[in-house]
Amino acid sequence: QIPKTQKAAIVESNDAPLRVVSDHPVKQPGELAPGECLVRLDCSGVCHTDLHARKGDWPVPAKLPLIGGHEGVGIVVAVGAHTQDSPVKLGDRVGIKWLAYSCLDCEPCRKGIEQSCEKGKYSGFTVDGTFSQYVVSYVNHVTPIPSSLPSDEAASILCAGVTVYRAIKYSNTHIGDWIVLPGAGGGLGHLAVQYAVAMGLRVVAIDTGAEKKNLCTKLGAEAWVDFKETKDLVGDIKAATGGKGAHAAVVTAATGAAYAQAIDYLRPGGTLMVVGLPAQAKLSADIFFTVIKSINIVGSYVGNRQDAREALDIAARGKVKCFFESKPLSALSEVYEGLEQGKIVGRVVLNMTD
Ligand code: 8ID
Ligand code: ZN
Repeated sequence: QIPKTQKAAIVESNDAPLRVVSDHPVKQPGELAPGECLVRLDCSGVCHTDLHARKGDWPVPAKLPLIGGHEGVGIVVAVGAHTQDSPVKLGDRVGIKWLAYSCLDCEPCRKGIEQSCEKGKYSGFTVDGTFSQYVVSYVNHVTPIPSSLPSDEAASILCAGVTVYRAIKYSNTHIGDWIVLPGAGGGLGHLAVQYAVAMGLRVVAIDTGAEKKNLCTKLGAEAWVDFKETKDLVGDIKAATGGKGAHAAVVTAATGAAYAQAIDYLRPGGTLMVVGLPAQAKLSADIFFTVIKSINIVGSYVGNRQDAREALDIAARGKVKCFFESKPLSALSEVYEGLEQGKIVGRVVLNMTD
């Protein structure tokens, strides 16, 4: 019952238009290697990372031709022959995240940062991803989806959710602390507002426009700064936080400018979590004040398998809910334009079943 061909969105080169085809081959069960599984996708979120991959604007290029996408949810329909001790079986609903595969044996893997595996494979970047009806992934890395969570609500937890959940977890914050979230109205950011609130933190949201402001406020942000309108970003944040500045910032904007004043609006001992990945940008921090204020600057890269389960569990218990619009796969090009222009509020999730 597994078809020979499928719909898929293919990037042939970084400047050619995206091609949505209906005759892309489906890897058949007999062709799967041990450890691989075939997943029939229900849906896939669209992350700003997919736009970076499509444009080829990062220091490391994606494979070409490329099927992007790394927030997929679907059903396991085949497992490679001779797969030993598979943690998933036929019919299981699973998620495909950015980290498709890690060796589980190199030093980063052994230390729990499998995202930085020496042999890592990345969905929609170094291996084909989820902008297709079927995807090949790896039994040890697909993520079980809690039964109470619908697929379209789970999708963006697999990248956006996991990423901000882990970043907040390692932000050295405690209940009652202030956290600044530049990019708060976007895909990662609007989930960050909710994970932060669920962890008892007080949120200053930074983004632009009435729609994003309303979303952030509704989700529990106590203060809002419009980065396009403010005359004094640092002053506004200090005013919102009782004059002292914030305990942490998780930057999820895809622009270097969003990092510019973070050291100035953090209070002594504060932590800057570096998450947003603007093309070819450098982090510039005043060395004097970084030292004098004892600031921590921490890079945070998606999350490991455990982070993924924790982030999904919190969503399944209703503490965090992805705000998204559903679209067909054929709309992917317009979604990329929307992301480019900063027009997407929350996320877009592509429906793969129609
Ligand atoms: O593991 C990681 N570190 C990781 C995981 C997933 C995604 C990193 N990312 C990266 C993506 O590659 C991308 O560079 O995080 C960035 C954001 O991804 P996203 O949330 O999927 O993008 P979005 O939905 O476009 O949201 C970005 C928001 O930033 C705002 C925009 O208005 C938008 O709402 N923004 C911008 I552009 N400039 C801003 C500024 N100066 C800003 N917000 C505050 N201040
Ligand atoms: Zn992503």
